[in-house]
Amino acid sequence: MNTASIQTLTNKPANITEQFYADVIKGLQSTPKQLSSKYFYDAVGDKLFQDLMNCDEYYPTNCELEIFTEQTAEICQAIMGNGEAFDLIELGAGNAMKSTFLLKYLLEQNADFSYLPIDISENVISYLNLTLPVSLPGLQVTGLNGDYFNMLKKAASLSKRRKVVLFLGSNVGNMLVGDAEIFCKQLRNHLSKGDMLLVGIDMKKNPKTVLAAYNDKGGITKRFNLNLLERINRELGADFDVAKFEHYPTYDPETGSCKSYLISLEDQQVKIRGKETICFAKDEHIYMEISQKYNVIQTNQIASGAGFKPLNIFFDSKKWFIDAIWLAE
Ligand code: AVJ
Repeated sequence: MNTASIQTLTNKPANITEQFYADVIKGLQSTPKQLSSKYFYDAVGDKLFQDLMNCDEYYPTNCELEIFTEQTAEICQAIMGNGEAFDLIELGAGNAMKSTFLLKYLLEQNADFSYLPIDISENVISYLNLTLPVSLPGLQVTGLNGDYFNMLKKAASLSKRRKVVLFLGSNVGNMLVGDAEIFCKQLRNHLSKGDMLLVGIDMKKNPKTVLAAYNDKGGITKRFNLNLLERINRELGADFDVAKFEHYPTYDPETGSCKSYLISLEDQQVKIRGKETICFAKDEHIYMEISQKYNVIQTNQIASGAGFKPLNIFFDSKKWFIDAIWLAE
């Protein structure tokens, strides 16, 4: 098989490692230094995020799970609309744990729909393709492995039915507010009038609660951040000594921005692939991640600005998290 046909099958750049390398070098040669949180999720990072979702301080997962288990019928009624057949497309499906509650209910209602999980991880997609038809008999599943917008186009080429897009887990929080606005507009451009978006968004709340979620006592978030340096060591042949970096999470209640940094504990040099040398000054930071928090007014503004009409908002009992349904206009 030649490279071109492999590319069409998986829809990945010819060499994922080279993209990773280029992004890392660019980020570490910038001022201030930065790394992209999308690279957190290798096999070790996936496991650490799983642990994080089970730890006491990390509330978003539990809140959204409560919404999906307590308000399943209401959410499904809203997305079923007038009963017209639809495709349920999930961006970044992961293990599809939360969506399984919806899928199960929709099957029980004999809703006419198919499920198209999209994920950048090949493992995730082959796992879902294999397991979902067994755990949810009768479910039509088509896993799509690739990036969001390419796979949305692919989904549109496979079916002309109404689309309901799921974007859960506050993944939209990993973008700066301006980037989230642009992303929602792009998403709208890949949809048609009458399509829907069900988006999970973390709300502004007591700053101590937010900060604790990104600074858990067990140190999972710290390891989650340091794992990206270790991943660079493993995959790009670098020599980071993670003991010389400290995890520094911040939350600004005014802007709702929760940001994580790694701080260099001494003057040091790191070599990547034996050729690139990166110099760190003592106390210099690497910007790792943003987990933006919103209020309801802001989310409605983003919806309208992107060409959606906010239809419903589902809260958890503490009002810490929302799942909003937006209708494409
Ligand atoms: C998976 C992006 C929603 O930002 O809350 C958890 C990732 N980072 N702890 C988040 C994460 C640190 C998480 N998202």
